[in-house]
Amino acid sequence: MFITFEGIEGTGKTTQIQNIKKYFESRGKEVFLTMEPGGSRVGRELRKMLLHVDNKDLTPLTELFLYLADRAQHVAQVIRPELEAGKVVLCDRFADSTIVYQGYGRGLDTTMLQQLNEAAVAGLWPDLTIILDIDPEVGLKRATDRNIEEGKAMDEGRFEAEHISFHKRIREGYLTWAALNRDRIRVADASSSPNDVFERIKTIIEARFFATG
Ligand code: Z5A
Repeated sequence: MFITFEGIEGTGKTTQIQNIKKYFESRGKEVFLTMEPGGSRVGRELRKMLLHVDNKDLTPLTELFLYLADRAQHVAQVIRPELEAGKVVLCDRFADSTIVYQGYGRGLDTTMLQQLNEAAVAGLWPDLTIILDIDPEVGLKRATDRNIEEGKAMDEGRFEAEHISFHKRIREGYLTWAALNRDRIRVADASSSPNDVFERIKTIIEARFFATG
């Protein structure tokens, strides 16, 4: 099982992935947690370049190729071997982030992005993708407060520094993309308490993987 989590910043992906890991473990599954960018050794170097506030001058195409490089390495070196070892792989962001951020956000052509994603994932698409949906002002506040608290405002703040209109485009982009990919993508409201959000995600996972009849 390969499940990816998507959404604007501060929706609670990291928080919920931890809850979902415990949920699968309680069902006797071995779980591997990973993320993009930065799920491989090389990817961690790319992550520093991609998220540091000093790199505001990255062009949209440069940014795109760095994310694709991160993904190609991540799939080949980490995700595919972990799935082959029989684990449930939970990934914080994946190919849909490229469609939404570089496509709906930066204005690159989504058909081209989908073709490049195909090359990077080499046939390995998630079984299920869950988008956590929230008002961008709420998500951004959560993410900014968390980065300041953890001292990561410079190292990981490049996207928080974007104008609110960018984050609104991202949210709309996710909802549009989800409607175009109903077979794989589900949307969960992430505006209530962590427990409520977890229950929503659990319901989606159970309907997708454990429904009987
Ligand atoms: N990006 C891209 O452009 N193209 C690509 O192809 C890929 C990525 C793969 C990676 O950022 C950036 O790269 C991302 C898109 C771009 N940037 N943006 N925007 P990242 O990995 O550093 O950050 P993130 O993925 O956006 O996640 P995040 O900011 O770490 O947020 P999160 O994981 O969704 O949320 P969280 O850490 O679980 O929660 C944030 C805070 O809110 C934290 O203090 C929690 O305790 C709190 N929280 C969580 N849930 C709740 C609820 N329900 N209520 C109240 N408070 C809550």
